[in-house]
Amino acid sequence: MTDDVLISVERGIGRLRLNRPKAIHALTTAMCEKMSEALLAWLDDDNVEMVVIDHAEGRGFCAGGDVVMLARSGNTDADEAKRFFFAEYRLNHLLFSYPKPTLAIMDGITMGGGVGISLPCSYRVATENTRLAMPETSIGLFPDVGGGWYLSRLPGRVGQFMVLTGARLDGAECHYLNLATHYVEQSGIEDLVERLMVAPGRATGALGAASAPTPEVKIEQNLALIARLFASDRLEEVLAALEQDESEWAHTELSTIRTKSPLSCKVSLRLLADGAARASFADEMRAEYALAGRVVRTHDFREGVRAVLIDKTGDPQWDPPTAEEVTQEMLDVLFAPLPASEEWTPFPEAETVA
Ligand code: QUE
Repeated sequence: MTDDVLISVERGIGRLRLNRPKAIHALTTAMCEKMSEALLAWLDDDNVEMVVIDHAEGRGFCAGGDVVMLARSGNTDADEAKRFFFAEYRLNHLLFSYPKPTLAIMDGITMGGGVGISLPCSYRVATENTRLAMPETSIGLFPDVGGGWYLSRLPGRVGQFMVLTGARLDGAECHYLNLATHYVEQSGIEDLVERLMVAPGRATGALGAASAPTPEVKIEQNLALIARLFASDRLEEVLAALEQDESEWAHTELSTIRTKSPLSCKVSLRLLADGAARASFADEMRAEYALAGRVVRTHDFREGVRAVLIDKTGDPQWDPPTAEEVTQEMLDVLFAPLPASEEWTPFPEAETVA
């Protein structure tokens, strides 16, 4: 069996290379644990000045997580799903608080779990192939891996727009929104990594030299509309605003949102509203862990994974089927904190930092 993460130290760089090409490098529990183990070992390894995360062979950086496993587990006791989220969020938090420079190369599809290991990195490189999205409302899940933290801190209402529509941002858009710190053409990536290995202490210089001017930032022309039409934290109000708008853009986005799970959409809006006010990233991950263990057991998650990823019939039957029928009580049950003995905890080594 081949290794699903390639781990090495080469000339001052600790490298984590995702290597599960058949699943577009979607994360498994074992992959998360292996990456965390290496990162923890590198904390006091003077041979490691910097960490670089990318993917090995095949297309795409990381499509997310092993959602088919999550759905299967959610059908029973959800124990395996909880173990995955626990490990994945520990990795996300370890990267967020990591004291050495970290760099993610988001070349190609970067969704869900892939976003979770990119955004906490100090340097985030987008290319012309980057397609970054938080598409979880399509499958009855919610934008986890710190989504409530990062997306609620984007300008205007771009985060709310992203989670409701599942919009895919290209590399230029990621750079414009500071989701990526640099834009480098894919043809320059190999040379960039080589330069980093020659002088890991001069990462900023190497990144500057490798950077290319970004093409047109398409989302820029829609920012005013996004800020206005996605202004409300209430799903019904966003839908009404889109309905009443004359633009073709609004009608296209409205029909997209109508394909998503109404329950997931409401969970996502509430997560972003809560996330904007949280004191620490650890608090965010604690709340998301409690939420994730419950959402994987919902009808919508099972149905979404079936319709979109297993049977690929593309006809999920959501329950409740409309925004109005998703009640505050349903949300309160999903958002309740866990008893202390079941709560998510960060790695002790990372606890003091964030
Ligand atoms: C929404 C999602 C995911 C998705 C598709 C969606 C997601 C995810 C995957 C995915 C894709 C390919 C794989 C895989 C997982 O697809 O989170 O293992 O091989 O992980 O519409 O949220």
